[in-house]
Amino acid sequence: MKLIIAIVNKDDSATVVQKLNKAGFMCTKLSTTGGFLRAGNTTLLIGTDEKKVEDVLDILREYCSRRMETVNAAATNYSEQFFSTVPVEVTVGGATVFVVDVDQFIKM
Ligand code: 2BA
Repeated sequence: MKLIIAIVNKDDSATVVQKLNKAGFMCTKLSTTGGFLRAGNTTLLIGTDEKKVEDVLDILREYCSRRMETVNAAATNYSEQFFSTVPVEVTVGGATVFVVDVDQFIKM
């Protein structure tokens, strides 16, 4: 058995947990904080059979990979005194994943 520890962007966590559950994987979701940026992220604990690790990684790749998205950022035009938005490309998502051996898996 393996334990997959995945630190993901908190904005991706609801979707990826839903997809993992739908595919039959159990997971525990922890609210965590990155030690460097001190920003909130989500750590998922996923215990699974060794043969299914790649299936979990595929789901994580599909729903948590680093990608570019266009967002509308607020822009102020002070001379004409109105607010507008400008499309800006930002990097979102990303995951840090550890796959570790499990010595024992016990449910009491
Ligand atoms: P990432 O490397 O994508 O890491 C995202 C988050 O994943 C980290 O948040 C941390 O919560 C976790 N993480 C990454 N590598 C880890 C590891 N080896 N062990 C345990 N947890 C780990 P933050 O610590 O807030 O880091 C946010 C981003 O800042 C990192 O993105 C990286 O690009 C940068 N960073 C982190 N530590 C750095 C350092 N010492 N020097 C320069 N840049 C750093």
